[in-house]
Amino acid sequence: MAGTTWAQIAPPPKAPTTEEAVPSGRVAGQSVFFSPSGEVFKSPLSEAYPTALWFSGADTDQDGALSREEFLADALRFFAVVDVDGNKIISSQENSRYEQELAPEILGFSPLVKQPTYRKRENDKATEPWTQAYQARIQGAAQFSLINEPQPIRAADRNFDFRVTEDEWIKATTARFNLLDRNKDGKLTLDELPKTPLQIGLEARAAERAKQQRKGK
Ligand SMILES: [Ca+2]
Ligand SMILES: [Ca+2]
Ligand SMILES: [Ca+2]
Repeated sequence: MAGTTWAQIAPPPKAPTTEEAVPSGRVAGQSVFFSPSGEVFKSPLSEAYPTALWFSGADTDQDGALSREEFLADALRFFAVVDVDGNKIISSQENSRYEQELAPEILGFSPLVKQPTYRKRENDKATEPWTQAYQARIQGAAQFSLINEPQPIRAADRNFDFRVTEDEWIKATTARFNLLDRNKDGKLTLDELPKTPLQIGLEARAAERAKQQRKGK
């Protein structure tokens, strides 16, 4: 294992060409959602965006809110799915399988996700052209997620040793819960969760199509 890095097993996504503009694994006519732990949920475009699928599965007492305990139990359930050999550590190989088999969308770019454009930094007093700050692309899982984390497994690797222990996973899960609990009441409700970049893109496309239809009448 010495010398193995995340970079070796998972090259960063290339800028999309026309042919590659559809995420690998994406099926036409389906919405894609990555849970805060990085689990993929899909639903037909005709149905509600799949945040609700994940949410209702994690809400084990079905009271319409995710407690810290429910959120953690859901995260640990998925940790066990990725930790194939059950040694409570997600290895490089297990992470690689996650990217290739469980979440191949992570390696592509959705054409429906609106990417940020070059924007001048607000506090920049200098006028040189190189003061133009480039905002990072929305990439990987972040396209389909409530949280801006392109790779949720790697994001949990706090000490950068290319393995994610259960302890690291619990810490990442706690941080994710705190981030999403915007009103700080110790539980997550569907209405306080943000929309994912893909969800925003899908809604914009639907609104545009509705406008075109009205024009056509
Ligand atoms: Ca609940
Ligand atoms: Ca393992
Ligand atoms: Ca809350």
